[in-house]
Parts: sequence; structure tokens; C-alpha cells
Amino acid sequence: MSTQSLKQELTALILNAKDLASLDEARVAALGKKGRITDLMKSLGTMDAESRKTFGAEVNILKDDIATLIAQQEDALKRQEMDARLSRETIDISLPPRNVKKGSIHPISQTMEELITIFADMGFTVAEGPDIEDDFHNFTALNFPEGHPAREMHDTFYFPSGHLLRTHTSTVQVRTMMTQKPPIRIICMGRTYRSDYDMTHTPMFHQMEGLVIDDHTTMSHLKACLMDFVRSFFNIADLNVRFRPSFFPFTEPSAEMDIGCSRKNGELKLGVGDDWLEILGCGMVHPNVLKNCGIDPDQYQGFAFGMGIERIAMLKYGIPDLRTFFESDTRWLSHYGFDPLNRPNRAIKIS
Ligand code: 2NM
Repeated sequence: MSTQSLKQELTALILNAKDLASLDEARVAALGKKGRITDLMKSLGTMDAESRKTFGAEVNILKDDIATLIAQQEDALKRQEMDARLSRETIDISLPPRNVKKGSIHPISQTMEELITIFADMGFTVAEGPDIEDDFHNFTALNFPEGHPAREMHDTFYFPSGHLLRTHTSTVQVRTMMTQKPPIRIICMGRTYRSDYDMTHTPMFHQMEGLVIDDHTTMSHLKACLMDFVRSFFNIADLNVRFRPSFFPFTEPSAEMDIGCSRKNGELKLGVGDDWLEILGCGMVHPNVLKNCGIDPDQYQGFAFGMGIERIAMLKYGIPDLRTFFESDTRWLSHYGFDPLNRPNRAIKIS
């Protein structure tokens, strides 16, 4: 038999093997001790030198070709078998709907996520700093004069070391100004502490503050930014705002922003009526503050603003009592909390 026709025969045998066991049978039939190619190898011994040389070369090529083909077929069969196993051995990871109690997102966390979403859209990044601060970052850098009442033990929580619990998040703005070069566009938010406890004050509360510093920053930028913010946050596209003069040690001029509302029959409604509701404080960063933080007030100006997160959350979500925020009452949480699987409201886009 010619090597050519033997190759055809063995090739058919190999390609017809539909599993690893029959492929192994084909391998034994071709290359085993009593296999067809092995027989040919043995027959070389009976040939004369010349035929042995030419036929030997042919048989060697045949042997290599068949070995390669067997290896390829083995790979193909193994892959087939793996594919079959993968489709056979699936696991159903879905669970049927169950009536179990889910945790919920605290309104403060939800509101913070919303604030980040809105200000990130306006190009702000989030800055962070420590809750335990020193006099410089909390007061001195912010232009609080020596005997200012806020510095009193009476209002501020001091540690024996002289450190204190920050009374506002402006400490983060100070740290940012001291370590970054303008343009600066940050918000910061977190816990703040004041020695105060009554219907509308808790010793720990949350603040959000923002800071923009660039070389042509004006009060109009402040007004436009904050108007866009409240309209987006409260989801009221035509929400009216007004700015009233105010005073903070760290801004000059300083202002408070009100939003339009109505108070009929003791019910507060935002965005309608001709009454006003104070919502936040703001102003142009005082030149002394810029100087204290290593920024040249002749080259740069900036605006800043701050607000209480509990307050704006109460207004947006109709939560009547500040102190309930901190009671960890699970009934309150399941009423006012948010589904952890929902993303924060993407507030309407104002342009
Ligand atoms: C407010 C009101 C007005 C404020 C100022 C600064 C800083 F660090 F840039 F000077 N940060 N935040 C600021 C200004 C905060 O909260 C009612």
C-alpha cells in the first residue's frame, strides 16, 4: 500500500473519531506497537539500502503528519467537550423575589450624593480634610479676629491639646488653597461640630461648602453658579432667588441667598408665592484669607459658599424634625431612607 493511500485512510479514521476514546483507538491503529505506520517502519529492515532511504523518508513524513493530525483532533475534541460542559453545568444565580427587609440609604448620604452629582457637572471636584483640626485652619487662616465669640470654649469643642473639632468645613478649603494652585474649583462636605443643642441645633451636623478661585472670578459667577445649583437641587427650573447682604469674617462682600416660597396655612411650598426662605451663605473670599493661604489677592479672586446639609435635606424631602436624623430609628429610616439600588436623582439640567 502506498503511503499516500494509507495517509488518506488514517486521516479519515482520525477525523471520524468523535470522542477521545475513539481517537485513542485511531492512534493505536496508526502508531501503536502493531499499528499500520509501525508495520511500515518494521518493513524497512527487509529493503535494500536505496529503497530504504527513499521509502524511509516518506514513512517519516507520514508519521509526523499523522501525529500532528492526532494532536489537532485531540485539541478540537477537548474544546468541544469543554463547550458542552460549560453549557451543561450552568448555575442559576438569580433568586426568586423574597419578602425580606432591605437596608436603606440615610437621607444625609443621599443628599451628599446629589450634591456631588450636581457640582461634578459644573466641574467641581470633592476635597476632604480631618474632623480634628487646629486653631490656624479653623479660625486664624479664615480671618477670625483674636477675641471672636466662635473661638470660645462655650461654642467650640476643644481637646486638652488645644486641637478642636472643626466648626465648619472651611478648614478643607484652607488646606486646599495652601496646597493647590488656582484655578481651584472644589466642594467639601462632612461632619462639623458646635456646642449647641436645641430644636434646630445638634452638636454634630453636616455642612457642604464650595470654593472657586481663578483670575477673573466675580460676584456674577457666584450668583449664576448658586442659582443653577438650587434650581437643579430642588428640581424647580424657574425657582426664584435673591441675595441679601450679610457678614462672615472670611468673605467680603458676604451675602445670604434666599429662594422663593409660599407659607400658606402653615404649609411651606418652594418655587411658588412671594415669600423667601434662607438657604445658604456665600461671598467673595476675603483678601486676608487668600493671603493667609499663600494666594496673591492682587492676582486671584474667588467665591465661596456654605450650607447645612440637614437643612436642605429637610426642605427637599419634607423631614420636619432635625433631631430625628441622629436617632437611628429604623422606622424613620425605612420611611425617609432611599433604595440602595437607585442612583441619586439626576436633577434636571439647567442651562
Ligand atoms: C459660608 C458662607 C460664606 C466659606 C469661605 C471659605 C473660604 F475658606 F474660602 F474662605 N469657605 N467657605 C464660606 C463663605 C462659607 O458658609 C455659610
